[in-house]
Amino acid sequence: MDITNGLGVPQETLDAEIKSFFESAPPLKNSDDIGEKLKKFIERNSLSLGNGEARRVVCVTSGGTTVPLEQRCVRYIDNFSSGHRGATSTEYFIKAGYAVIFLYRRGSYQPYCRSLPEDPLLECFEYTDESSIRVRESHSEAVKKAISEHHAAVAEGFLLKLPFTTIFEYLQILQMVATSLRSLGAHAMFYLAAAVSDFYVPWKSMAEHKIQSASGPLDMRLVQVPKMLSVLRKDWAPMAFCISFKLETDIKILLEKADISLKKYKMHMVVANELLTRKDEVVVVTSNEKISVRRDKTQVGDVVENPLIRVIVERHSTYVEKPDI
Ligand code: 9Z3
Repeated sequence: MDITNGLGVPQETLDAEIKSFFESAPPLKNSDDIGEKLKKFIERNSLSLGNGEARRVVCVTSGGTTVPLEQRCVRYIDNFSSGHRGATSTEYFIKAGYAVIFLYRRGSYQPYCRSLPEDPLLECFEYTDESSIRVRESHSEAVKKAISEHHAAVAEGFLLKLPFTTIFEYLQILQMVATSLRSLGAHAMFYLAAAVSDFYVPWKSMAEHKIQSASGPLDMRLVQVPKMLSVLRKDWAPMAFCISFKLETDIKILLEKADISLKKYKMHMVVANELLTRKDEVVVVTSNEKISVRRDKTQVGDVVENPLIRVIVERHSTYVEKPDI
């Protein structure tokens, strides 16, 4: 009898770790509101194609999760990610006819805002003599495009944005999204571009108040975050098409690690990227292929997410026709 589920961890241990993670997590403040938004979004997109077929829905995760060190949090550990990959991919998924649940880190990059400056409110607008506010001529095209594309996506019901900050919020919302998307079967997709903490401080063993520096060096034990990718595949949404990302700084181990991830968590695809070149090139690893995807440098403004989403949509279409769980 196989009790190690291919992860090298007995299934019972993994189940207990997951249970303990969720039981000890501080409850989500707005879970009713999130549940309601998800229900409406999925209902709307289940009916939207009119030919008896549901629209495909992808959950794009984006940005890094934090690990609080104190319950009344002053300090936290962060994960590197600007959210550019997730935000840009969201635009291309919507263009390809998908509805997107954008699960993003508060303050990270947002879809349709790529061509705006860092502080759009202060840089794009000006105060006029007539005491009104207008868009500066230099930014008018970019602002018009961002506002109209974003409003259209939201108004047509193709974009639902759900923010997170901590690892607790992220995994609790991801679980809600996944169990809600289960009804869509193979039409649902997970595109897990968020940079997720591997270690955390369990809520119950976390200091309540700000840790004092007068007590000398800090000695702290971090526990491993249970591998939710395998639960996502096995229990939360078993039919959904799942894509995770592998980030390394050493190119020599990248593809091997991506391959291990693919098999270990039974992903349909792993997108391998190296930190410094991640905006120019990625490699899509599947069970029988390694597809190198590059940004077209001859086209001004082209981004690697453009060809990447094309490859993914094509493979998802094949999967929808013939899902192999
Ligand atoms: C990625 O690899 C993303 O592509 C990036 C995107 C975070 C590099 P940016 O947000 O960067 O555009 O600045 N995401 C996954 C990173 C991650 O934590 N992967 C885990 C791992 O590599 C597996 S879930 O072990």
